[in-house]
Amino acid sequence: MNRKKITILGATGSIGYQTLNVIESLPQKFELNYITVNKNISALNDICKRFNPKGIVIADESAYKSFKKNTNYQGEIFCGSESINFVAGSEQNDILLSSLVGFSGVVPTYEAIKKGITIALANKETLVSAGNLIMNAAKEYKAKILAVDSEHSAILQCLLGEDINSVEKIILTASGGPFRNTPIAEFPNITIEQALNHPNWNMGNKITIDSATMMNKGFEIIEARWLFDLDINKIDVVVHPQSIIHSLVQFIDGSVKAQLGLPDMRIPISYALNYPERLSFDFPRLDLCEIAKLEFQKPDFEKFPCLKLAYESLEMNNHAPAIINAANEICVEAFLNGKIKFIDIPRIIDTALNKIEHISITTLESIIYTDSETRKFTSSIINNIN
Ligand code: MN3
Repeated sequence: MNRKKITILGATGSIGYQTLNVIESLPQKFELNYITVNKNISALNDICKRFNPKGIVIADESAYKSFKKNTNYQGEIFCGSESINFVAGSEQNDILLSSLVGFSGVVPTYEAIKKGITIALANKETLVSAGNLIMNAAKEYKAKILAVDSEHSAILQCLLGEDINSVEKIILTASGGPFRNTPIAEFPNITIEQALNHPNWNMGNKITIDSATMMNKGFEIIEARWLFDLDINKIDVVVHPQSIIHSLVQFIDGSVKAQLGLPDMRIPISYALNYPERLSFDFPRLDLCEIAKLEFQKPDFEKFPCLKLAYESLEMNNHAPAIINAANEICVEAFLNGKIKFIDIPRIIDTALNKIEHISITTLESIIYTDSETRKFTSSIINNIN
């Protein structure tokens, strides 16, 4: 049997790294085609030794120069974002694992879709910013899109064998992040260290802050809306601190299906890579008696306005989610650099959403334009604060 060729965008990130571990345990099933990294050269050297990919892209130019000078890796070596788009759309790819951070994932993912390549999508910002465009292109070019997000993987598994018209609603679970029990009066004093300390998942900085503001769950609402083509009033969120139930689907007869498992991203990763097959893995097993108790709460929209902004943006038009995505990226970076407070994040995003002009047509160019205008606007607000 031919092995599936995988290209990984963002190979040294948290999801990229865990994906490499999954495919390393299945050498008869997968081979690495291309990988892209930003500038982590020591991790790149390690990947080249372990997998000997056909080619690599290093986004950062000085990292590229120093790698080239010191390596004995024999494959193709490219530099820059144009090269990321090129390897994403490589005709040899069977699967593209799209795990760049933020809006930078949109264009290369779109390139791969246009070639009909199966997308294992870990970059949710692609569907947040360009959901309509991406899903239409996937239909047109017959490219499968499989989410590598535990909630959406859960929904996909619950929907197997079901008619989408018999779905009453889907329920996305949310851990609630580190500030689930923090009183709203203490929110103005939240520090960077507190926000980076997620109770259940060990992830990159951007998504960890998004989890703390619950913008991550807001983005997952938007992601679900496009992936499963659902009306927003059919998408609910429930806070479930243990992160054992990954999401649920409620049907028109009152029956509810849920997918459970330990919070281990290798499970949704391997499910997406092998879909619709399941392969045997020895990941740790869920022990319900050991967990003993599962809890649920209503999400608090007052403490977490980002969640409300996500719903609002979906009610506006196709460019509104792209605005909240871009404003959020700038705000998260500013928060991590100590330029704004935690509670400024939703305030500034709200301002951007209501001040920036919304375009009525949806093309890749119009979305890139909205993204860059929003970045400029948001940065100027932040500079005025300081
Ligand atoms: Mn998730």
